[in-house]
Amino acid sequence: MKLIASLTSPYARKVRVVLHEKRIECPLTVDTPWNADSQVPHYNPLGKVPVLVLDDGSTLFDSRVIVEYLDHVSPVARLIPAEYRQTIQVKRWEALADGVADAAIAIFLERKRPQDQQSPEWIARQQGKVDAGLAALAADLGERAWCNGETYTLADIAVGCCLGWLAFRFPELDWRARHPNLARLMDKLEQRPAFAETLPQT
Ligand SMILES: N[C@@H](CCC(=O)N[C@@H](CS)C(=O)NCC(=O)O)C(=O)O
Repeated sequence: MKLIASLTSPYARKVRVVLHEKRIECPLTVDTPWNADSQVPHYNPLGKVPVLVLDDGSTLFDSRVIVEYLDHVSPVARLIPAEYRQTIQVKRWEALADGVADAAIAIFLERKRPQDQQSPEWIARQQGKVDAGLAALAADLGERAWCNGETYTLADIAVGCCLGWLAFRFPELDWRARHPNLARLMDKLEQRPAFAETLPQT
């Protein structure tokens, strides 16, 4: 098994954190899909990371499919609760956190285009999703210790990878000041080796 990932992707980081938490040894092949010589399209027709290549050569994508697979194949440190309603709640957290990342990445990519081709309306639309998504994450977390239930789950990992990417690419957003409870959660997550050892880097 090997993981193909970039070192900046919040989705790839989610998979890397899950591998670390579950103590699954998996070599990492760093590949940036935006580079002309990227091999990612040979593994994923969508040309996106992360991709998990299994021992028989078959591939899994996207990150949500990969983390569900990893949690299923190893019983160590279960990250998705077995009870169905709890499973769905954790996946809802993951969808919301990934959705905030999707919108923020859309802004990041738009701003890379030549200035006269950028759409302020498009950026504002995506910014609205980031702001509303963060507010919903903060409201759902409230004063509880973890996103779902009483324990650390994939929900916390997804939120942490989203927030970590925002801190990395959009420091001016200052979600910490707006949502102190998300900052408190992030501080706790950053102390875990799985997060400390997968910080986004260029
Ligand atoms: N929903 C996908 C999103 C993956 C994704 O968008 N990855 C980005 C890197 S952060 C990518 O590879 N982009 C390349 C492209 O869109 O061509 C997942 O969760 O894996």
